[in-house]
Amino acid sequence: MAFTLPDLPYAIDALAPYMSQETLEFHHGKHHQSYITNLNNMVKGNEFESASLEDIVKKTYNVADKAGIFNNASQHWNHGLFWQWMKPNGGGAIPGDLEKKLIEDFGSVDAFKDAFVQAGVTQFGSGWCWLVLGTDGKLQVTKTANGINPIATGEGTALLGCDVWEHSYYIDYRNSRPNYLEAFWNLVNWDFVNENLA
Ligand code: MN3
Repeated sequence: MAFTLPDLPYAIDALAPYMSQETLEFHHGKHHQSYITNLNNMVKGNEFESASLEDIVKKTYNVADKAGIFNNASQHWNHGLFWQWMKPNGGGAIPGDLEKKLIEDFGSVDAFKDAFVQAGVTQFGSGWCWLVLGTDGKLQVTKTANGINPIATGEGTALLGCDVWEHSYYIDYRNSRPNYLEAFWNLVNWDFVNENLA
């Protein structure tokens, strides 16, 4: 079955002023759609046509002649979650279980946020920064290049990810990736992050 673009779980202007309607029109409507269109074209008639998205990501990671499929599949997976990791009037109080775990593993919520922003700022070129529940049961902050994600690397469960490709912030923040990452805290859907922890 062909992959399709999921609707945003909110109105296209609902994340403004932190993420504008114009950014979402391009990022969701054009960039995310392109990954899906490319992926559908690339899996047509081969072994991946009826595979799940997760399986495609895992089976094509680091396989030289499958790089095109991997890039588009992983980006489809990443963006499908990215839209859900944000909500209008996001940010605010962090659910108790998650807050406790963040303090346990990072020392404080602010220390986690600093590490996450730092990972995003220092990701050279396109990529993502992540909050991952590692296979050792500990929370960790990581960063990846391009479309690589925690299911590809097998380092754990992605609890939160932020897209630091320029297409994610250039309309609203121009070259200032740090300002975009700081503003992201006003959008985070902590309830959804917490659901993935449980
Ligand atoms: Mn993107």
